[in-house]
Amino acid sequence: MRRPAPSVVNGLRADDRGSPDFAKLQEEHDAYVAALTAAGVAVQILAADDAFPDSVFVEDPALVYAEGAILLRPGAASRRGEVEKIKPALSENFPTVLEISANGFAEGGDILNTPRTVMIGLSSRTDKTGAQSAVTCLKKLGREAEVVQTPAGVLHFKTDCSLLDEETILTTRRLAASGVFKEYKTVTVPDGEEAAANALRVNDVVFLGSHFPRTRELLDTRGYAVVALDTREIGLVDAGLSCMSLRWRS
Ligand code: CIR
Repeated sequence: MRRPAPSVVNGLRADDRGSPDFAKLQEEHDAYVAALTAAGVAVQILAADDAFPDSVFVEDPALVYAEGAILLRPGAASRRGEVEKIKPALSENFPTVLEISANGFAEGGDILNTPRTVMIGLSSRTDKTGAQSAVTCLKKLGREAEVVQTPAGVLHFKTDCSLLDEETILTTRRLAASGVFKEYKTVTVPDGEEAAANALRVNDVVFLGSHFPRTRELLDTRGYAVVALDTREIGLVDAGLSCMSLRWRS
């Protein structure tokens, strides 16, 4: 993880619904760190970097697995410098650090790991060259990947989905409609709660935004151990629960 910098209030967003309150956003981040720790994760937190407003969203410039890390290339020009900034922490933690082609773009928010495959969603941030190059790097790490499509107007593939367990995906209706999850069981978030789809499974618990009561009920009914976390401030800069960490099993 990386601490949020004061400049996060200027983070990228598709629609301006007002800027986040920095103090409240810090509280959300602190709660996220505490929840990951409580879920049994050993947490490493990098220093805030005010030069990059979106640098708290460490999921986007890299991909990590026990076998190695892959440096990506954010499609958002203002985020491209985050890659160099995260590189030292990756070199410290991983025996192998690969890089995608300098001709393409890919952001981690577009990449969903499932037990079957790695799904890479094309989006306004991830292009075909970047996705194909990520597929090649993933092969080197022994992982099969497939390139899929993010729905039009959706920031990242994972804006609209997350893995709930080995075979079940939490998804929006619009993403499920593309047929991309036909090999999986799915739970569809209720209309109006689309942002709840960016949940995060960590060990035995599922982190879910705290302001999605109908999705909460769906997950409770299905027996998931839900941990509710406030995401209203990061939501103002189009972020959700997966984007504030890079996670791997060592
Ligand atoms: C951006 O637009 O890049 C940031 N404001 C939000 C990034 C969210 N990333 C993620 O969900 N992986």
